[in-house]
Amino acid sequence: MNTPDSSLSPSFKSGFVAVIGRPNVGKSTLMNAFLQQKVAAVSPRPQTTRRRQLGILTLPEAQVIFVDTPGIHKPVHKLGEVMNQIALDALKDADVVLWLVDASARPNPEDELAAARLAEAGADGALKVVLALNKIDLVSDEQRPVRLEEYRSLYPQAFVVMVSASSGYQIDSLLQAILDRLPPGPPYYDEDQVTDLYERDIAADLVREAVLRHLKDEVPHSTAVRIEEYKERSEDTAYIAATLLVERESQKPIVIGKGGEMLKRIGTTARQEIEKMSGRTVFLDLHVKVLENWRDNPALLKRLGYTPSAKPEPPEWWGHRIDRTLRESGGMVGCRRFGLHLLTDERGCGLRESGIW
Ligand SMILES: Nc1nc2c(ncn2[C@@H]2O[C@H](COP(=O)(O)OP(=O)(O)OP(=O)(O)O)[C@@H](O)[C@H]2O)c(=O)[nH]1
Ligand SMILES: [Mg+2]
Repeated sequence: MNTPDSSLSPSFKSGFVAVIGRPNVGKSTLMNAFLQQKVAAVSPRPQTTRRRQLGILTLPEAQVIFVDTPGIHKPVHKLGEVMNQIALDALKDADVVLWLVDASARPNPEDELAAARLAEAGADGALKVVLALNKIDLVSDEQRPVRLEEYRSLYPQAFVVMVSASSGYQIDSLLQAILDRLPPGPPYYDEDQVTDLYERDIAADLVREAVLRHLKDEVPHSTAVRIEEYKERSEDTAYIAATLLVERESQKPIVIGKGGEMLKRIGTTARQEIEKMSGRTVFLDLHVKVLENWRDNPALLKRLGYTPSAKPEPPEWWGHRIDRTLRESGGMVGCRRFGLHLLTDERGCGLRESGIW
């Protein structure tokens, strides 16, 4: 494993930072901001993140492993229950909790729910909580102290920082507050690794992000994305086939649009984002299928990878982490041009998921 030169020093720090809070407060935006690259999907609609995703930041003096989680909310489907459980599991395993709130609005019942979960997890007094008042760019100077007190009163033990994840305002102070609370320890991951997801998993989320951007109301929340094929055609190009799974027959024409216009729009947005993430020119082939009521079907949720436990290890033949040895020996290179080292398929992202479905 490649570790920072200083990682053997007793002062090196490392640990897991659970990024939690209600939906849409900017958790994924903040994680991307810390990493200075986009590994997590972001959208103006709640419940964009549906699973746990790591964002690994390796500094000369520490390795900070951010755990982006789904927003804590009142669930109406089994999917929502699973999402909440993922967030709570991350909370339990955290060295530091980064509780994010939207300072542009008053606390709502979902913030109170998140605070209640924090109180349960921190009942023994050992939980280190940093409260970040995000979207502070939208709050006037007069309103800031009011919001500060409103949110602080929900969990008075927390250390508070006001930030803007989208502009980067006070991100450094927030990182310092986290570093101050991390325990000493060696790095858990290779210094080049930025996330635990495979490139194809991130691509699936970016397709869903495009669906959230272009469609309204219930349809984007009823959509799951399954990557059927992720084939690297050369070092610089990839072919991706994906299926948008909706819950009802009536949702299909909405996703496809008049003369296929909506699906085309979704495809263009998703392709551009995947190209930025992977550093390749991408040909994206999208299809739409009905998977009846998948959000309330535990077996289908499992097949789609929405499980409360940590992300299951993929089958052995399916892929592996890129490490420097492999890269130096001329093996698979994820996104070297951008300094992005993601997870890709051993044989070039080109394997079908036959046998899984
Ligand atoms: N004005 C402003 N908008 C922000 C800021 N941070 C995030 N946003 C916006 O807030 C929206 C939600 O951001 P996400 O990062 O998807 O929020 P999230 O907490 O991960 O949401 P879920 O995954 O649904 O739980 C997006 O439209 C972001 O662009 C900020 O500091 N200021
Ligand atoms: Mg998110």
